[in-house]
Amino acid sequence: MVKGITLVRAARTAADFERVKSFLAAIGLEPGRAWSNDQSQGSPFLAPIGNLEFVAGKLPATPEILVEVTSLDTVREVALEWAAKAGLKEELIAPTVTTHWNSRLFIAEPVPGLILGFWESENPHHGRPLAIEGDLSASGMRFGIVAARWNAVITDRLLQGAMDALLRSGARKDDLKIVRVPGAWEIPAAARLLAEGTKVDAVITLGVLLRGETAHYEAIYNEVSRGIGQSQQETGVPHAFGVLTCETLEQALDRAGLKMGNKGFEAALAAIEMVSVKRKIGTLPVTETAAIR
Ligand code: DLZ
Repeated sequence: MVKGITLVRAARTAADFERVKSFLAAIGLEPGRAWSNDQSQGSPFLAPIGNLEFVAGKLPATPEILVEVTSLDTVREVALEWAAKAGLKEELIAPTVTTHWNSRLFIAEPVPGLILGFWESENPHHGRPLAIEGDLSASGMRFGIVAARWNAVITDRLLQGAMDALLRSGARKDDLKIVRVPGAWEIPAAARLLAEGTKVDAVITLGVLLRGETAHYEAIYNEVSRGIGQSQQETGVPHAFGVLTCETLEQALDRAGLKMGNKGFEAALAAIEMVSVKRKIGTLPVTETAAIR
């Protein structure tokens, strides 16, 4: 059974070896498990898809190694930044050109003799990884955030975490609609109003239910989660669930930025990813959309 294809290249010097590793990591190739023995050392770099392609006739480009990417201009910017930081000439990263096979391509030579071609197809679905996954760029997205005031010492931190994630991922302050509600019980209604009545791309729900201090805890929790889920299903607008259910205030604090990350931040990232997933699914050809259902 065939397991994979490895293209092996020798670095001419130890310095070249380090420079190529730094370049490929900067570009976004995933480092694999490095190895070494008393004669040599190797550093694999992984990509989601690999092909061994034979061509008869005109070659697609000069480099023997072609790396397909989804955002060629960004990759080139990263390559240029890398070259500047490494004190190398900008010319090592050639300008982008249009190819004769419906793609754009630029050539980089991070070390002498290692010529890499980076390219992007004009067809956004070409070479797509098998799974559709969302990106984490929130640029151009609008979000509604519903945060309960009950246990505000926690929910304020969740809100801060969520806004931090959105703004750092490229969302604009003006594209965030923040709604404060009395308690977790009111979250589903406000979430639905936002999803139905405004142009938000996703809703992020934030609250805290403390078992020790909440009479009918189970009943409230069930209704809050059901209501948020129902709003998501019926409106088609992604809703991220950032309602903590904790035994104690201390536990809740840990999940609001102290010891176990900030669940508001995580909920916001989930929202960004789901908006991106929704957009990508929306642009699939109808036959493929049917296939993934
Ligand atoms: C009433 C109540 C209680 C006991 N506990 C909580 C809680 O732990 N977390 C929370 O967000 N809200 C709580 N509330 C308030 C209810 O969610 C709701 O706001 C009020 O019952 C008014 O409808």
